[in-house]
Amino acid sequence: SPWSQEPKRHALLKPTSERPFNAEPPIAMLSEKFLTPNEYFYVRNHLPVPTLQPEDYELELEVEAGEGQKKLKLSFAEIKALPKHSVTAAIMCGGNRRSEMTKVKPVKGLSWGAGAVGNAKWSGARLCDVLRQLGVQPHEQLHVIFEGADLDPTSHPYGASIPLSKALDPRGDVLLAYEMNDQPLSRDHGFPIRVIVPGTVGARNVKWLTRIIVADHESDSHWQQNDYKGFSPSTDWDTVDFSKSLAIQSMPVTSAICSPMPEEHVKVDGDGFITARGYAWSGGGRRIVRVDLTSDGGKTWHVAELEQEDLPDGRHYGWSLWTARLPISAEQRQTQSVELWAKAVDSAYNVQPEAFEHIWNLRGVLANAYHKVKVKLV
Ligand code: MTE
Ligand code: MO
Repeated sequence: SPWSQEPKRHALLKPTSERPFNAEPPIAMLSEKFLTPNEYFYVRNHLPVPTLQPEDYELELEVEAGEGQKKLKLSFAEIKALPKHSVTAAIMCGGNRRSEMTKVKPVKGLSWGAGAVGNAKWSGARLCDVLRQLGVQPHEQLHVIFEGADLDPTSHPYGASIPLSKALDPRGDVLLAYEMNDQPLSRDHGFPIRVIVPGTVGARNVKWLTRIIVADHESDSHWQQNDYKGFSPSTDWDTVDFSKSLAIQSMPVTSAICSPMPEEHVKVDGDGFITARGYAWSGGGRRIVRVDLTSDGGKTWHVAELEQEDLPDGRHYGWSLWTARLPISAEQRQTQSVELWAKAVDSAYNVQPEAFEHIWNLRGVLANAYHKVKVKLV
């Protein structure tokens, strides 16, 4: 069976599917540490986990279009011998928070909560260094295709692509990563090499990387062509035309309240406040500049305190953790319930949409409306 080689997983990872393995941690744990521990970093696999040995590992590079040396093979040792670069980047699945969108109307896809995201320090060789070594020149119309060693039942690998401009940009920080939080990658996260595309939807961060192709077209994989794309709320499975929609690359601004969790019993402090914590993140290297919280349905907003790296905008790929103290009214104390809302603002002043109704799409991707959590007061 292709599933006989699956790795052991941490008990904290709650599976949304076992085969392939997909799981997220309890989100309260996400806001506790700026770097998400590897053991409970969410896992999103489409296929069985391949078994690769570093001694036999080979990365094939091909330049199909544009300038540059046509072919190159790199061993694991050769990749490790290249200058080592580190970047803090959050990876987020395009379907993160899908379960909230589903409440508007059912969608097709795994029912993720707000935990299909994690923030890690990734280390490896820079893809731009490797491509330059090949003589690849900047070109607006070209793409870089990645293939994994995981194969579907028809022997097609998992694949995705990004624009060549992102791959060549030194500020794009695209890595051939072999370390996650200073540890070798685990099998679930792409051992021995995966590509890290900071600021870009999880799906393009191809694990168990075996092939890179510079081409005049995007990856023709199912996941690039017929998945991970957004649509109008009125598009249904009878009318959908995947070829007409843009493949998701840079992710929109989002945030989540990690603590308290929905229906949690929360103690109001002596001053009449409760404390909330969570994460916020935006794609494309856009820095989070503010997170607003309300405990009265938007009549008053409270600006959260941010914990984030001090990096220039455009290259701010890690997430921000936030903390806010929120007032509880006499009436809320009496009814012993309150609903908290969070919305984040990024450096382009993009802000989260208020409700899921008008961003609903049949695949349940890009689910970035205000995060709303109802809690009990004690
Ligand atoms: N790469 C390969 N080879 N196979 C996969 O199934 N899943 C992608 C991406 N890279 C995938 C892959 C998706 S959709 C996401 S969200 C991220 O990996 C998840 O990365 P993680 O499991 O390390 O959290
Ligand atoms: Mo994903």
